[in-house]
Amino acid sequence: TMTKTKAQTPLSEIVEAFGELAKSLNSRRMRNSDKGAGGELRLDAFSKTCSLVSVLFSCLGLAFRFAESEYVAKVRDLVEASKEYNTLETILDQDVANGTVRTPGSHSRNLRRVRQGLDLIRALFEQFLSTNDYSLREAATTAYSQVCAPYHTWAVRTAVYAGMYTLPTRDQLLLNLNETEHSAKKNMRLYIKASLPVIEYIDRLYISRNISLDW
Ligand code: 1PZ
Repeated sequence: TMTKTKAQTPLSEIVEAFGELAKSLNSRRMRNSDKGAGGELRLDAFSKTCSLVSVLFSCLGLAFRFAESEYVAKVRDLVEASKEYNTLETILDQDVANGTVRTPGSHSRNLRRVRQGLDLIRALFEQFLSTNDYSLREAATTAYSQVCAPYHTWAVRTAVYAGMYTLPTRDQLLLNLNETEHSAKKNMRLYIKASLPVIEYIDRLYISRNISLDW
């Protein structure tokens, strides 16, 4: 346990970082169980972990450069915010006080967008795991339709569905990720397991402040 000897892939690094986040959430939640909604997530650890995800975009091809710059800009805003705010809760409380939760560019809005990105990846991995003869395009289309499409404008949705035709094949994606079918599936299961409590925690932050999640 002293040294890490396992070869790291982009996916295994992401999985490890989300595992740490989920773990910190659990231990803090137990210590603060008297606070009800409880628990806290440090904004610096969260935003750094979210930055790791951007390596996945280079595996998807050029058409997703737009999604990459959108996602990276939102994460960068949270990284900057972490110099001023310690936890995810504090950025929400600040925006609630200012009436800027849904204002374009606000930290709370960017947090909501980043959370949708994390959930999109989770849904994509679930689709990827659900059957072997599913193309990446079909898996990504189903995941996007479930998680993000309801909140995107018609123009964005149309661009995304067109971009889906440029996605690599399933086998090419595995090569790009430097994973085998077996190692990829293992890491995808671990990502789903680690990201879900983080995603649900973020949702509770909004819900407990009476902020709806239909945007
Ligand atoms: C491996 C994953 C394959 C999935 C492929 C599907 C990619 C879907 C790409 C989604 C593109 C979204 C583009 C633009 C969205 C914008 O409308 C909003 C604007 O937010 P506002 O400024 O109004 O608050 N931006 C976002 O929602 C930012 C985050 C979108 C990117 C999430 C993708 C994460 C997927 C990572 C996959 C490597």
